[in-house]
Amino acid sequence: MSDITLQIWEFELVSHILTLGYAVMAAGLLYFWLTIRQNHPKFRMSNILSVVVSISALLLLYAQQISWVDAYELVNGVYVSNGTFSNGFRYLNWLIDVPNLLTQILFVALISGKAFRKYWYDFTLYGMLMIVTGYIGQFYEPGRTDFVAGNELWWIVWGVISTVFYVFILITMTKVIDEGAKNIKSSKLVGVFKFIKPWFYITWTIYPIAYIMPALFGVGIDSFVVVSQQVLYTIADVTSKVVYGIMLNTVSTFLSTEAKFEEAA
Ligand code: RET
Repeated sequence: MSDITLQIWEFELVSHILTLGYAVMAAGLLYFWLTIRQNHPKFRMSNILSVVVSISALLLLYAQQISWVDAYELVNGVYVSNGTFSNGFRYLNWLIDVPNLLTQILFVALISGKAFRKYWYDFTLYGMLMIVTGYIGQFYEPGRTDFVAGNELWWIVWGVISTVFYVFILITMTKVIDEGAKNIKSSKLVGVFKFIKPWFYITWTIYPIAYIMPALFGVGIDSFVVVSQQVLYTIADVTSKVVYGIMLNTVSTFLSTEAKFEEAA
């Protein structure tokens, strides 16, 4: 993305929000780690996966922040880009986080045995394919330094293919939450568990919205697209990883208490 100039406030907003992002991941990491023993052993893998997700996002957002600062230079009161900032690293981070986020709910939903393996396989397969196809697509994003006419077609085609896998994920997640709600229906917190469904739909859909920002706001990438993409990705990261993890942890801790599980001494 070359030829982009940002106002000082735009540059700072992104810098601040990326910093907020990795600070939240650090806080989440500690929270998921320190609360693990409040859970019955059968739920602990959900915490462990939240810890893995937080640490990988912490490192990624830290790297994004450094790369953001390196990519811009203050010239005559505006920030000028040297074209080296991209979102490619994020996609590779999602390769780790997406399968983990999808798998962790299976533990809290009390899904086990053959059904667990089937859901795990579907989640991992659809998750990986959604990300890899989206990753290919972002190389054709309008506004990149190496953009050539016609690339927008490939950007759309790969985006649509990725969306097909995303729809499969949504369908599978809906089944998992409905099944989980039945399994824990006697718990007082079943309402919180059910609320994960709309929460998941909304927070995960922020990612494809960020992907199509260049199409929503003009053909080329302008400063609004660059800034809003980073803001959207950070909101999505915090809500789909940390807030989602807190919801799952709250439910599993409550289920553990309801089952009279006492923290191991
Ligand atoms: C892409 C490409 C365009 C089409 C769609 C996409 C969906 C991305 C999603 C990403 C979720 C990421 C998460 C990361 C957590 O670490 C790849 C942007 C549908 C849903 C939850």
